[in-house]
Amino acid sequence: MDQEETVGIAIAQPTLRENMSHYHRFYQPQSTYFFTVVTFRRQKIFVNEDVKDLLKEVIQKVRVNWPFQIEGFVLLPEHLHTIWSLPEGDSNFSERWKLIKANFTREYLKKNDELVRPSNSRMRKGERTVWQRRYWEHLIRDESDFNHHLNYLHYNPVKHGLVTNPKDWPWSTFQRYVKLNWYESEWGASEPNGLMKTCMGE
Ligand code: NI
Repeated sequence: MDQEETVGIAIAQPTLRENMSHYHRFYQPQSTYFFTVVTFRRQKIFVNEDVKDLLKEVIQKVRVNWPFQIEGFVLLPEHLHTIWSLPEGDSNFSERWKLIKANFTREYLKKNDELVRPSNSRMRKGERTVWQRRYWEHLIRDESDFNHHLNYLHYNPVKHGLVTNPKDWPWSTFQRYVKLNWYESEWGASEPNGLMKTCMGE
């Protein structure tokens, strides 16, 4: 089965086909990255379902022209963590993020303009902003580094005190990996060893 077809379809819903039982290698040398992206002034904008859906739609649209696989994803109220694999020879994640952020901002502000207060310098320029300008980016070094980041990402809703068990946070790829038998469904009910020792931008 084609990996592009099955792995990258949904960012939050476990939509893997029933017959997909074999074990994929998600880590691809030199093209798999971990990202942390935070909202401007940590505003909790990802609480309404329609805003979460909007982000999902924007990401899917960008992927049409700028393909990448989403190996892991978790959406929290004011930030997200995700792991992408870019096509071979293509390391231009910054253009992808630029498009995702700009497209999301434009659509989001159509409905939520009054909720977003720009910084002083940006206000002078008449800019509105939804995202922190900088984001955390890390090239995954090897399989072990991949596993570490994937675990960090899936444990994140517990880390941030939103749920007590990763399986209870629907806006993540956790269930996708449970279906692949990568995790037991109860994984992360207690803190996995050594998970919090590295900085991952949030
Ligand atoms: Ni986090």
